[in-house]
Amino acid sequence: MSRYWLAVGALVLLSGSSRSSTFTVTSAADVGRGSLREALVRAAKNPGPDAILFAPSMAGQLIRPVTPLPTLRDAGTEINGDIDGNGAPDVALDGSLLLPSWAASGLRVTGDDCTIRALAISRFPTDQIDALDGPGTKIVGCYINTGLSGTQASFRASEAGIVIGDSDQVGGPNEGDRNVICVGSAIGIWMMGKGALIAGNWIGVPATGQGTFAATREGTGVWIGSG
Ligand SMILES: [Ca+2]
Repeated sequence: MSRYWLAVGALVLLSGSSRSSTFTVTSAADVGRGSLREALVRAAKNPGPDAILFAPSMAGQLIRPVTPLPTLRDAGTEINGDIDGNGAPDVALDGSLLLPSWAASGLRVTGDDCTIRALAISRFPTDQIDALDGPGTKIVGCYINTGLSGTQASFRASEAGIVIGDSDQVGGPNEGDRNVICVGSAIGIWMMGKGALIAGNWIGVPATGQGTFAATREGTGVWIGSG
């Protein structure tokens, strides 16, 4: 092979590679500059394992979409709502402004190997996280159907807290991986795939680790659909 062809090969490799970027959410507004919606759109347009983080000013903030949020469809995207680094969510997604007719989930994942870390997600019309079509999704450190407190039940008559498919992971071996899930009236985790892992979560147990959620109706902690 000539030196010329080696150079062409190297150029092709360079142009085919992707650069990971960090998008920082600075606004709790549903749309516009610095919003989570904008960060999701920008991450989707930028191939590669991007990170979506939240500025310190976002601690304790509620993001309330009025239309469904964009799907995480770019492989390797990580959203991290732990601003102060203590492993607990500092930002909440609240779906209470979405009409039931949207049939929307809080976050929907279709890309491979995405991570949703330390977000509080509640009150969306259907599922809070739908990773059924996102193989290898990791969901860790999240509060589902509780809001930021991790102790107060906060849900609509939703389908499921979390829906997972092939090779997805909910929780894990480390304490920081633990999700706190209020089951509400439906299903905590709906598992419908092969090779998924559910470990170390508190399902029906508040973030204090004690007691149960008050005023919740009966539901199913983990429903294994298939796989
Ligand atoms: Ca935190």
